[in-house]
Amino acid sequence: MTASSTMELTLAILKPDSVRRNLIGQILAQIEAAGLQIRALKRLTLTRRQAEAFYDVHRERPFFGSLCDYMTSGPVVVAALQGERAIERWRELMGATDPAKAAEGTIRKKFGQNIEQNAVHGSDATETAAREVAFFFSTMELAG
Ligand code: 3AN
Repeated sequence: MTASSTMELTLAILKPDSVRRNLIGQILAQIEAAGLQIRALKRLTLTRRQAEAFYDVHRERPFFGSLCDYMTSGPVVVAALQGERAIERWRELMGATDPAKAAEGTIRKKFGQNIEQNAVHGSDATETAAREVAFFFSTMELAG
């Protein structure tokens, strides 16, 4: 095994409630302070079709419609994060899905408002990270 074999890319989304409340800088600063590198970054507004495709695994869940309404309610910032074990480290830094249950110091504890408007998204596994990074970023955008 080589030293770089655990280097990973993962996707972060700063959700509409974060962008609306001017938290982009604070959240990105916390990501960088944790030692994760911002490999690619952009702000955009998801279309309904894009939100539904991104959250396709949740299509049958009762909160799917509301989640897609929320995710299209304003601009988001998407970032590809790179680092050793980046997927797990970004999940730890985000905290639990429900901000009320998130650990002290996590982004969702600090900035999340409720289980839906929970400030940030992070890929949960290797396969989803690859899919989600490719959903937003081209090879050229990741090459810098
Ligand atoms: P996570 O984002 O922690 O991986 P998931 O993948 O289970 O959580 O859920 C995706 C998104 O759906 C969450 N970030 C949250 O915005 C929303 N969500 C999850 N569970 C609920 C719920 N019970 N009620 C409303 N929204 C939810």
